[in-house]
Amino acid sequence: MKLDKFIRTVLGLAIVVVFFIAIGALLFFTQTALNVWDRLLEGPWILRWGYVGAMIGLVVLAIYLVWVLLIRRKTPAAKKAAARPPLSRDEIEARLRDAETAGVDVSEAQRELQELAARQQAGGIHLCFFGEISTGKSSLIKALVPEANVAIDVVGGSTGDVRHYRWRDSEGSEILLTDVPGTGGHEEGLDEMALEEAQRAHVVLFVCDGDLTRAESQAVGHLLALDKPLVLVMNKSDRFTVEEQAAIMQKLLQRVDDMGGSLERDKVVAVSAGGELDVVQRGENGEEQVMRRQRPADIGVLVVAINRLLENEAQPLDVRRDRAVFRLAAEKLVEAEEEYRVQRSEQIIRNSTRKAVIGSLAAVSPGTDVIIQGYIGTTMTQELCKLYGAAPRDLDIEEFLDLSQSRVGKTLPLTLAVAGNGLKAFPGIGTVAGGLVHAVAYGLIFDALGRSLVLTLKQHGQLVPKAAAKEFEEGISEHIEAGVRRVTRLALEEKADAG
Ligand SMILES: Nc1nc2c(ncn2[C@@H]2O[C@H](COP(=O)(O)OP(=O)(O)OP(=O)(O)O)[C@@H](O)[C@H]2O)c(=O)[nH]1
Ligand SMILES: [Mg+2]
Repeated sequence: MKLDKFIRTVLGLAIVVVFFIAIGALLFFTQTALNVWDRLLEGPWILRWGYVGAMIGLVVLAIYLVWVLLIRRKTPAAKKAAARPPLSRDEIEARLRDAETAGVDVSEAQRELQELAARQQAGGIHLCFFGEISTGKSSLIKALVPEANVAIDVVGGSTGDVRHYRWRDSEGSEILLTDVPGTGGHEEGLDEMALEEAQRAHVVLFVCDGDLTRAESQAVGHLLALDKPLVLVMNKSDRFTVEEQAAIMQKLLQRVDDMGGSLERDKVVAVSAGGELDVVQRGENGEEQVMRRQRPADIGVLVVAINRLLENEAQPLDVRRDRAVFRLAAEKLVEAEEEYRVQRSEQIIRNSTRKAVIGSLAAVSPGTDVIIQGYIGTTMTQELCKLYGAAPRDLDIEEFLDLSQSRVGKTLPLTLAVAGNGLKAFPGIGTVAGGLVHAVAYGLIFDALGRSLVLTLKQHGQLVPKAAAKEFEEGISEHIEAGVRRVTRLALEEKADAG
C-alpha cells in the first residue's frame, strides 16, 4: 500500500516536470520563431519568402522520407506486368526471354507463337465451331463441306481433337473450318483444348441448340471479353416451330445484351445442319432394317453471316487474331511461371530446412529463443520473396521473422512432440536422442514457415509481415503434420551423413 502511494507520487511529480519542460520548450520555440520572423520582416521580402519556402520544403521532404522508408510497399513488377496484358509481339517476346533466362520452361508459350507464324505464312482465315457437346458443330461442318470425313454421333463427345477442313467462300479466298471437341463433356482437358483453339481462330462460330445454359452464357461472355469476332449459331432449328424459333432468337439477343457484349442482330442466326437420322424400314420379306438418313440442311443464313463478317469487319481480322494469340501465349507463360515457382519454392524451403537441421545436429543452432530470425530464416524469406517478384524492405523481413518467432515459442512443445512421434515411425533408429528430436523440430518449423510465406506471397504478391506471420501461426500445426515424414527423413539422412 505504501509502495503504491510512493509510485503515484513519483508519477505525479514526473508529470509536473514533463509539463514544465513542455511549456518551456514551447515558449523557447515560439520566442525563437518570433525573433526569426521579426528579423525576416526587416529584411528583403525575397529572403522572407525564401525562408518560408525552405521550411515547407524540409517538412515535405521529412514526410516523404517517412513514407518511403516506413509506409510505402513496392508494387511487385510481376503484378504490374500482369495488370496490363501484353498485346504486342515485342512485349510478349521480351517477357518470354526474361522468363527463359530465369529458368522457366517457356516452350508451351513459344509453341503458340510458332503456330501463329506458321498460320500467318500459310494465310487463310480460320473459323472455329465452338460450343457444348452434341450441339451439332461437326454436323455444320459436314453441311458446309459435304465431302469431308467428319465424325458425327448422337452420343456426345464424338469429336476428341482439333481438325481443320478446307472450305472456300464466295470470293474464292481460303477459309479453314475448325472442328473442336464440345465443352461440358466428361473427358478431362477437352474444354481447355477447345477454348485455346477458339482463341487461335479469326472468328468463332458459337453453336448452341436452344436458349443458352449458364455455362454457355459464361463462355460467350468470355469470348466477347477476349474481343473475338463471334457469330451465335442456334442449330437444330428444325425441332422448333417458327414462333418458337423467333422467341429463342429474341432471348439469345437479350442474353448477349445482358452480358454487356455487343452482337449485331445479323450475327445471331438460326440454322439446321440436318444431322443424321435413324429410320426403321421394313424390307420386302418383312424384316426390319435400320437405315441412317441425312436430314436436309438449312444453313443459308449462316453462310451469309460469315461472308458479311469477313467483308465488313472494321478492324482487320488478322490483327485481332494475332492479339488473341499473344494473350494466349501470355496466359501459358503465366502458367509456366507458376509451375516454376512451385518447383523452385519447394527447393528453397527444402534447402533452408536442411540447413536448419544440419545446424541443430552440429549444435551450432542458437537455441529455441532465436530459431528463425537468424541467417537461414532471412535468406529463405529473401529468396522466396524474390521468386514471387516481391521486393520487401529489410524492415519487413525483420518484422515478419520477429512476429513468427514469437509464435514459435507457443507451438514448440507441440512441434517437439510431433517430431518425436515422427521419428518413432522410422524403425531401426534405436532410442531417439534429444538432439535428433530438436533437429527435426527445427526443420519442421522452417518447413512450415516457408510454406505459409509462399501462401501469402501468392495471395498478396508482396511480403505483408503481419498477414504472413498470421498465416504461419494459423497453419503451423497443419504444415507440421504434413511435413513430418519429409523432414524426419531429411534429418535422418543428414545424421547418417554426419555419422
Ligand atoms: N434435329 C437435328 N439434329 C441435329 C442437327 N445437327 C446435328 N444433329 C444431331 O445432333 C447430334 C450431335 O451432332 P454432332 O455434329 O456430332 O455434334 P457435335 O457438336 O459435333 O458434338 P461433339 O463433337 O460431341 O461435341 C447428332 O445426332 C446429329 O445427328 C440438326 O440440325 N437437327
Ligand atoms: Mg463434333
